[in-house]
Amino acid sequence: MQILHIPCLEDNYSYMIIDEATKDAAVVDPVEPHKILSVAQENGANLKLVLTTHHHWDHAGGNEKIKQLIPEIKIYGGAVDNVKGCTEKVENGDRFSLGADINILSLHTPCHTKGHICYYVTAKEGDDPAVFTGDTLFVAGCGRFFEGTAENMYQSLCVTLGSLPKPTRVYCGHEYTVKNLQFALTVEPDNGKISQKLAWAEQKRKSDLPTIPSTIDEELETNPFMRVDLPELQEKVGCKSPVEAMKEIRQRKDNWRG
Ligand code: GBP
Ligand code: ZN
Repeated sequence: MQILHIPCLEDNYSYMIIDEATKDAAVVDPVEPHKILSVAQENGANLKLVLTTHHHWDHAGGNEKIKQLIPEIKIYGGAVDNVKGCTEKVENGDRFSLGADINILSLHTPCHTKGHICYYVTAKEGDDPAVFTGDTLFVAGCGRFFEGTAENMYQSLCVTLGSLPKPTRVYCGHEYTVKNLQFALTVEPDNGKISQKLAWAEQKRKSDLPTIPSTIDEELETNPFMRVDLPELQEKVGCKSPVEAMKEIRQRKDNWRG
């Protein structure tokens, strides 16, 4: 399984997943369809599927155009998310395949939008799995709670995504890593893994390189929103439960001016 980053707009990422045996490909959130088509052509990939994480225009806004350009393409999106151009509505637990060796599992992760879907992708051989998390899980952060509650985000981040195998690679929808880690340090100033990763991420961005993928393991160590189960983190933000801490940290992030 090959995964290509395709930077779009200001700070969005689209990704192309290629099955090496057949060259069949899926593309996550193809907001700039012409860019996607040239990447497919350069790599000899046959675009078969679009995986839409959620209905926001900077993710789903290219779907209708890509359907015009490739009429036989299948467009996946959350059953309750009103995704433009969607031809295959998915719910939590739905599975489908790509090419010869790739399997895709839909995970319903509501809160940023109510029908948000993350796609968990596994390949036959020894590759580590990958999860495409849209605007639910960012490296060291999470999406704003536009259509859900702290309880929803707790379930989505800490239960659904937090249960994936630790080596799972995390591919998110925006390059927010440096800001997110700076904020994470305000919550946990003594977490050495956060300061280390911040220095690493600043280097990457200086060279205009992506800070993505992360892994579920790294997120459990550095992402404050994924750490709300820890009593010491709850104490740091003056809360007594994981959901209360989720709400408090999100409020702090909404008001934080880095
Ligand atoms: C920054 O920090 O770089 N520009 C600012 C924040 C996702 S995009 C921009 C922002 O708010 N981004 C959104 C978010 O969830 N950020 C997480 C955080 O701030 O911690 N979007 O483009 C956003 O989802 C959108 C599009 C929103 C359509 C609503 C509609 Br309707
Ligand atoms: Zn969004």
